[in-house]
Amino acid sequence: MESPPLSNVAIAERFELLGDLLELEGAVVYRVLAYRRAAQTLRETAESVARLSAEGRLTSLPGVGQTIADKVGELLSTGEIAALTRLVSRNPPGAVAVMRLQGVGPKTARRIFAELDLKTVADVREAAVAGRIRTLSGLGEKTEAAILAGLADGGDGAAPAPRRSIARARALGETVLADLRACDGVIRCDLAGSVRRYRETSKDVDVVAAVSNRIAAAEAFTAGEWVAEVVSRGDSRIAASAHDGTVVELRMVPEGCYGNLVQHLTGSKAHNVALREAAVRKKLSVSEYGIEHVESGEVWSSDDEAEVYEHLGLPWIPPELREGRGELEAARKGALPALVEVSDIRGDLHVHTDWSDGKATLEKMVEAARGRGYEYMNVTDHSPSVGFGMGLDAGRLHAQIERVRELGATLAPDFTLLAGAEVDILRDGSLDYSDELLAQLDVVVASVHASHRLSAADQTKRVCAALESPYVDVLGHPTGRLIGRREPNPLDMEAVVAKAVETGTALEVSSQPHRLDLSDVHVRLAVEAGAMLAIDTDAHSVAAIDYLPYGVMNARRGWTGPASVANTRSWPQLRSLLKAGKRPR
Ligand code: DGT
Ligand code: ZN
Repeated sequence: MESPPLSNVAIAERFELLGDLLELEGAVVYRVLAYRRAAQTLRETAESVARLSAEGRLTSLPGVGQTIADKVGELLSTGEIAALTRLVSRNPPGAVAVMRLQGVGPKTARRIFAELDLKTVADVREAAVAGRIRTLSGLGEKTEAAILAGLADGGDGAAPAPRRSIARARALGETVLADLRACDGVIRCDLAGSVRRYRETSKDVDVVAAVSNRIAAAEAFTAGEWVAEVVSRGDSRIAASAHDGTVVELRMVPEGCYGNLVQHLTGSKAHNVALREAAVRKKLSVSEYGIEHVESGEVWSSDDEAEVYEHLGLPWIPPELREGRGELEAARKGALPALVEVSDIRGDLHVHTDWSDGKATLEKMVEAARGRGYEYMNVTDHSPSVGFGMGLDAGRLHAQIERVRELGATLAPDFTLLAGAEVDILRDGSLDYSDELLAQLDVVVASVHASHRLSAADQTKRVCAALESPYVDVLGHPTGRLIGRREPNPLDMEAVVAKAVETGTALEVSSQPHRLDLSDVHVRLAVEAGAMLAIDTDAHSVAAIDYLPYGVMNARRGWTGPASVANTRSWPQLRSLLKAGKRPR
């Protein structure tokens, strides 16, 4: 029998290794980066890379040119990449693992192996324990400690499994649900776990199904085009990995206890533990199959999750709140917040066009916003200091304002097109446009795009100075974090929130799945302090206009009601709320 084609993850690993070995050998940076970028694309592609390669469609992927496509083809047909094989054979087997350790890097790893004449990771560990690494010039106890720490937990320096962004996890989950819904043996199915709770990242995708025919349901699940490999298979649970390596776990039950299963598998663990402890006091034992009355032994179950909560004396709790952060106490007191809904959002205050780094024209972005049913859209291209010559200088901004007014006039009164900007907050807290220019804009978003690593005190001072400006209406992606890639800027968030309240500046909740900034926890802090939020898409393309639900769900996770969100208002109401409406004209 022919062996199954290599998974996307396995292919990506080869390219990751290629990049790492080239870096270890001191190759030029752009080659290293090209392989890394390709590796990331190949890993995250939802379709099978093997199939794309067979169909000659690989070069349609971003970052995959002919050279990479040829190497993928070579790997799939011969089982290896000759260039990689050569690199592997002339480097010590442990070098890449050591280089990947936090605080080590390629140059140090190369020196350790060469100068101490080592071969394996075990050799390096031994050398570190014996204190021999600090004998190399320029390397000290710090490097030794980094190596020992890195090798301590995994043993081989392997990175922990990455978590998927909510966007990728949900897209995969929806694909799986579509396959299941097409199956006669499936009565109902839903997403559960962190994906249902809209946690910002997920370890895996949990899916639950009420089934009349387990075998047919399992068949429909494993036959999905998204499946790279079936990982485990039991009577009522089955797990498969997708082409990008994400594991999807399906649990199946008869319809009668579907509500109990959904409740249990939605979690979070903290929520369930608290729920169960409260139930025990009522002599009830909660599990995924039902609620047992401990004394009578009677088991109650339901197909409806809301009835499960009702049976425990509680109102249904939205999944976004189920993090063990006081939601059960609130539910008991009848004090659950009425949360903002996607349909409450009436316009987008942060949208880019191809005047700066957006991919689509102003006209296309307007069309997309109108297509979503928005009442208004604020055009916010970058200011010059964002770099790469992408930002609008004063002259270009004037020209854009003119174009926005002209186009806006043809859309009024059904749709209000607003002239805005995303102005950079410079290192000292001043803004990248003059007050005179800012005064001509309808809504101004101000953001930090550089100098992320200032001290917390300086960063806080910088941001607060921008909030003081009478022209700044919204603080864009307040912490600057990129999930999994860049930590939030050190900021005294309580001080920033207090300043936002004092100055009447809205804090953005970016719907970009890799930002979700403010985070859920910071959203809650802001809302409780009485701050106003702006849930924006920061769209750089037509497709990104549809990111809005991620921002809204993230805000819901921070217990946000519609009144706390500026853009749940009509433009006239919003205008009088913002600083722009209070500026002297
Ligand atoms: P993840 O996968 O790390 O993104 O987060 P979850 O919440 O999806 O966690 P997962 O996949 O380990 O488990 C799915 C749900 O199953 C979880 O949200 C609640 C439930 N669960 C898992 N383990 C436990 C447990 O030890 N106790 C309780 N009460 N529930 C659990
Ligand atoms: Zn999960």
